[in-house]
Amino acid sequence: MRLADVLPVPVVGWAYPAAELLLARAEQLALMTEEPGRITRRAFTPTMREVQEQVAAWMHAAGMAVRRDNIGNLIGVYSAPTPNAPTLLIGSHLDTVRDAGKYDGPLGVLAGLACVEQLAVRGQHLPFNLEVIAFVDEEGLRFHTAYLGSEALSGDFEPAYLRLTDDEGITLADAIRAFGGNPERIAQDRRDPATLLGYCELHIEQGPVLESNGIPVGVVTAIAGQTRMAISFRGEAGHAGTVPMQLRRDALCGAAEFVLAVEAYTRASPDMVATVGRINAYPDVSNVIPAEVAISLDVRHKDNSHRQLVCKLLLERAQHICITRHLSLDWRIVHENLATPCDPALSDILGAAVQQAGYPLLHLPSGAGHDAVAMAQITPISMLFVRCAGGISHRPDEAVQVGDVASALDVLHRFVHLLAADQPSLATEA
Ligand code: HGY
Ligand code: MN
Ligand code: MN
Repeated sequence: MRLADVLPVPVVGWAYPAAELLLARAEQLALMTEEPGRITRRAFTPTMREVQEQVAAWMHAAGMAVRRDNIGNLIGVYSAPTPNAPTLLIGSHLDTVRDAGKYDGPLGVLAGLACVEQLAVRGQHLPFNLEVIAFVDEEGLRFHTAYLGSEALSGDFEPAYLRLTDDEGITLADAIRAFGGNPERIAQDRRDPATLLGYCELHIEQGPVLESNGIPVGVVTAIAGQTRMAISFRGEAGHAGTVPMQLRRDALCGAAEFVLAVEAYTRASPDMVATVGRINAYPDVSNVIPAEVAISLDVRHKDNSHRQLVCKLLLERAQHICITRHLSLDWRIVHENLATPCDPALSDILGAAVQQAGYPLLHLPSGAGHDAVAMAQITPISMLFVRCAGGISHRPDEAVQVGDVASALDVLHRFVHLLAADQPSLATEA
């Protein structure tokens, strides 16, 4: 007997229709794509602008002041009635992977919007500002490095990123300009930690734990560390019909040997995952021996030293393969973040909201990365996971139940009120 079959899910009256509205909005945003027939929305594109305009309209209608910061994050503010109040940030991202699902990112942005709408419709204000942030680039699909939007807020955005180029050769600086942003002023997007109460992100779990426990929501304990690399194997082009096998310096065979070594090595390491998601061969012609192969490598683990050791061992393995095959190697880290714990105090309040709403309290780690990783550099973070069908994500068949979204909205609403009550100094001012 699953827990869900036993526990009546006490979804508060308003939350169910609010969840239905949220899912209808997610459907609307899902139609805004660069690739008809599938959801692909890269940062700083006209499609991203289109989706931001729609979310901005909803924010305005909810009574929020709306702006974009210099990098292009969309920010809606539901102000406290008192001046100089601190700010709670609620957010997630609107960019996607290629052929994505509808909820990875948008669910968290739309949940923040729904939270404000619920306060506004009740004429309620909190003793802190509530800012809903739609980060412009979390996935890194276009420039292959993650958290560009949230790192602008945390102050971790590096000016050198501006020289990154996308697959069309457009620099990040030019893409931000074309989007209406101001690359020279991104440093001004950094938030003063002293003005922040914390950051809360609602996100689909993208894993099987909640579903296997029959629970609609869970509180995240920590977010796995990750290292993303850009690796090139260089050999020598040649005629596919005339170069004997033993004389070849085939870059693709070297890369293939390495990819299988990555799989074998990380299969043997508990809790370790590694993925080669991208591969490009040059000159990419069927009758030419590949001269150069570029691959991505994404390595994750909850323990930083273990992940860093595995990356070192994989580099040594790649170097060995290159020696034996007379290839050269280029190995570059394009993104790295430490495993990031969620803030215990803020997560306790989120947990109290889960229990107050009548749900079992389950804590779980996140193997996926989130903007909360960057936000943790400047403010306490908490995350609420929502059950998703089969734990599927980064796929078009990503799915959530309206009842579970309603549960999450109920918890989020209770969370902001419990947080307000937890700020005695603020509560008296309100
Ligand atoms: O890659 C991730 O974990 C996230 O989807 N950016
Ligand atoms: Mn996400
Ligand atoms: Mn994602």
